[in-house]
Formats: sequence, C-alpha cells, structure tokens
Amino acid sequence: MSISRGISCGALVVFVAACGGSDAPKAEVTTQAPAATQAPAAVEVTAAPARAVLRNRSGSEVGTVNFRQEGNEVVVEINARNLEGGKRAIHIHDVGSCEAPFDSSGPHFNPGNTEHGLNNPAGPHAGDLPNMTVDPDDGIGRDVFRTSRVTLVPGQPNSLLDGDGTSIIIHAGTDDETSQPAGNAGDRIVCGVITAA
Ligand SMILES: [Cu+2]
Ligand SMILES: [Zn+2]
Repeated sequence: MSISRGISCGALVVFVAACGGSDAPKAEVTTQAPAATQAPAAVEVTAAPARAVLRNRSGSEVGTVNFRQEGNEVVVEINARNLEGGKRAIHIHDVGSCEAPFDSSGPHFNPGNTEHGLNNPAGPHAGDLPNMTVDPDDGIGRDVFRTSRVTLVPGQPNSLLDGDGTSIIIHAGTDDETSQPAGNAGDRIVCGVITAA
C-alpha cells in the first residue's frame, strides 16, 4: 500500500504537496527519486494533433494542413497544390466553417483582441501566420510554421478546437503584415476546417 501510494504521489509533481500529508515530511517527499525523474512528463504540454483538408471554392481538394503540439508551440505543416505561384497569405480564421466563398470562416482568430499583422507593434492576431510560398512551376506550396500564439490543448482561450472551432484560409494575395483588418490579402480562395486528427 505504501509503495503504490509513493508512486502515485511522484507521478504528478503538482500533487506532491497534497500527497505529502501529515505522515510524510515534506522535504523527503519533494526530493525522492520518482518525483525528480517523472517531473518532466508531468509538466509537458500534450495534446492530440489536428488536421484540415483544404478545398477551393469549387469544392475540389487542394491539400492538407497538419497541426501538432510541441511544447508550447503548434507546428503548422502545409501541403497545398493547384495554387498560383508566389507568396500567398494564410491565416487561421475564427470559425470552423468553410462555405464558399468562405465568409463563414469569420475574421482572423483573435482571442487576445490584438491588431492584425506580424510586423504590427499592436499585433499580431493569434491566427496570423507568415505568407506561404507557392512554387510557380508546379503550383505546390509546402511550408512549416511554428506558433506559440495558439494551442491544441482543449479548454484554453486560444485553443484551435474550442467552441465554434477554427479554420485555415489561403488568400489570393500576399499579406502585407501591417494593414487592418487582414493584411490586404485579397479573396479567400481555399479553406479547411481544423478538426481533431
Ligand atoms: Cu485570412
Ligand atoms: Zn490577422
């Protein structure tokens, strides 16, 4: 009984003080080996991955975006095709809805009520991402971005999977990263609802 109790106390570092109780000296509990070796697992940010299937306004699939949590960052892995070459604005939008012409996705995901633009001192929105690059020869866009402004952990205000969901939009133009409200990025040409993978 005392062995299993010791293990459960060491498994979650945040519960060590509570588990210590009156029958165990605090110093002994906090310095025991199980607590020290298991602490990293207890504080690590973990969340299930997410995914969006990208479709253009005609409903044709033009790629996928994969999202995974790494520490306090979300890795955004874009694999898109059939796009016009050059720099294309790509953002996470506020609503998980992609009804062409994609106004249903709402404005940029902005739980912090900041301004738009990665180069705006009063910004950016949580959903702002750098422009993606599309190869002019084959129309393929592959980029990997990392952002700590959003999370896949449920229950957080900046979680991509909460409430009415979120979506990812590719625009016809390039985000100037300063203009309000959306970087003068042009039409919404591709959309994907972000869902648990
Ligand atoms: Cu956008
Ligand atoms: Zn924005």
